[in-house]
Amino acid sequence: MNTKPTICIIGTGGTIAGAGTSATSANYESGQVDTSKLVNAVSGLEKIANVRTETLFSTGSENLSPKSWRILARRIEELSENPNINAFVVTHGTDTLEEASFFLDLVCKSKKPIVLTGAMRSSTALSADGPANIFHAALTATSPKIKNQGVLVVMNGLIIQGVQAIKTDSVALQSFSAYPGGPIGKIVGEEVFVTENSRPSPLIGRFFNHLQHDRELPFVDIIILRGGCADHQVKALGNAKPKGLVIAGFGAGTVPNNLADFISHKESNGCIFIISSRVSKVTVIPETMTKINNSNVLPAGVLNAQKSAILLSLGLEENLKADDLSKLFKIFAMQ
Ligand code: DAS
Repeated sequence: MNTKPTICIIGTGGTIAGAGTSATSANYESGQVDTSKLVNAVSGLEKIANVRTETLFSTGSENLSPKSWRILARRIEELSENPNINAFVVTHGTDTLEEASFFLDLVCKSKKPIVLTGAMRSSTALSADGPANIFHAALTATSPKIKNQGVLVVMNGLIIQGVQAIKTDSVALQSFSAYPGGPIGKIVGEEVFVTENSRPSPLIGRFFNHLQHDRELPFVDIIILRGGCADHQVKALGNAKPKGLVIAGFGAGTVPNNLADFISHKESNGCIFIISSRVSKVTVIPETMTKINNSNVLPAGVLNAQKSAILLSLGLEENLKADDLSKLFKIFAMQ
């Protein structure tokens, strides 16, 4: 009798499915290799699971967006209804993996494990890391030790909650970190080790309703500050009328006076401002950020600008007001 679990591996492109003409050059094109072919290169996979594959997108993740991730989330939810599928592995480009994993965590309700992975070297590179990452992701997705953790990211032998996954290196194999906190586990050989660190997000599936319609998420812009925010930049902001704006400010959430003055006069147009930071490990709380006299200005807690934009878009879609949005961001500050 076949007692192995069945996993569905969904490909979305990225370096992991990339191919180049040379095994040693840094040149390659993302999303060239079909998921079934990627999976065939993973020796040992057949020992741990029956595998089904499908390819949803074949591009670099720089071309994916919340619209693409909604298609992916819907597909996972749909396949999740199939009692013969036990878990999901999603192969994804690493450039927007931190947004994809956060988004899926917020919109997916499936109780079946969902594990995202990628690679830093293309499938045709010397010592490609994709096959090991797929094997580790499959081990994690089928491990009895992994229960109700929400969406996970497995890269380079580490298991990271999707909410906490951040890309902190452009090229190294060790490109992902868990913040705040740390990895919830690791893989050694064929063993999954889970630490006590795991505190799944209380917002798993909170925005499931987003999957029920086809409206585009409200677009939330991000501005990243540099030393010397010019007046003409601030004026340009005045001409745009966003519903929400994330500011990747300095350090623990400081912004220059010209920008703070501008924001403090913007209460009446209803725009919600999230103050995050341009540092990689963000902490912005009311005590640390520049004081701005506008109740629509909220600290990002520990969310970087790109994760803040995802949460703010989903919140604005539900017409949440500043008070409720503030509660959502605080949840992550306290994680
Ligand atoms: N090509 C980029 C992407 O698809 C990089 C990668 O996957 O590592 O995100």
